[in-house]
Amino acid sequence: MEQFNRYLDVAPEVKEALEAGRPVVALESTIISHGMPYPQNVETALAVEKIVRDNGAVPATIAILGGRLKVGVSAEEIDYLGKKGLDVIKASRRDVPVLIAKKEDGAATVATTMLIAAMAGVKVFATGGIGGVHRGAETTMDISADLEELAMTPVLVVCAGAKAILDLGLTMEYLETKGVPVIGYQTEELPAFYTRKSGFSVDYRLDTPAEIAAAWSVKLALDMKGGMLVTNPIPEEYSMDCNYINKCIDQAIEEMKALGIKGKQTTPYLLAKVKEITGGESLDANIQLVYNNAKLASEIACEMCK
Ligand code: PSU
Ligand code: MN
Repeated sequence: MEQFNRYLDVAPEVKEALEAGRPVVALESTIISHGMPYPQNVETALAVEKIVRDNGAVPATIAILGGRLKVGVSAEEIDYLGKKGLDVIKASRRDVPVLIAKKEDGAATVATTMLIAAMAGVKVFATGGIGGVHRGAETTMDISADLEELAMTPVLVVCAGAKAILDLGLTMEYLETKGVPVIGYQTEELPAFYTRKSGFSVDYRLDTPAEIAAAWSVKLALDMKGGMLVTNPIPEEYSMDCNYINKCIDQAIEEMKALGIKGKQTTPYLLAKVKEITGGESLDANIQLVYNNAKLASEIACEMCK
């Protein structure tokens, strides 16, 4: 495959699966280094890979290591990223060329994972939450590069909706402007990560992995730019109380403002702060929703290969 460019290292198992037309699911690495504390981050990343395998697909965790774009990393490399945590550079699209040139490491955000997955020909990706339009973006202009990547790169992203640390209404408007279909899996309502409800509607409800695969296959066949966003509600038994989690998020945002934290530190800070305020409950929910997304993404990837 010519898109296997000279900066890309595709793990043998992933390469074989792609060449044989077997299902592959991309996984990101910022969730490991910046999204969760050690050692839960490493345990979760390894468990997610196992869930993908158990559901019939090959996992491809994506990261930048020593300036190489890795599609599929080893358990040792996952451990390395998890231990290094915030000391790994959180790599969005803009960081990629410099990190390659300097032969440095980078944890791939959703945007960067999509970019690298597309280079390797991986079309389905599971994560926890995507970045979006932040609250107050009308003055800060803090809009995640994840949204721009969804607008231009052909990868289907399965997430648990967007967190209330974002402005969900503005995030949905932005995705509409950019032509990104937002699908609700077995729901009409946009899930809000820790909770199944948000008060906002998705564009379409689809009820089976096969229906999602069919819609995604059409978008690919039409050679339209950009991806598709599948929002998968956290399982009921792990979802958090809406009023409680929103209060915790408001408190975390206040503390963030007081500390003057902004830019790329925003999302990691808020995730860690919300975890602290909830006494770890938000982390448990976060882990469970990632598992749930890995399963659905694998099922969709399998349908794509039929
Ligand atoms: N949301 C989470 N966990 C995460 C992230 C978002 O619940 O780990 C990470 C993802 O890698 C996502 C990134 O792509 O944060 C978005 O950061 P920003 O808002 O700076 O674009
Ligand atoms: Mn940002």
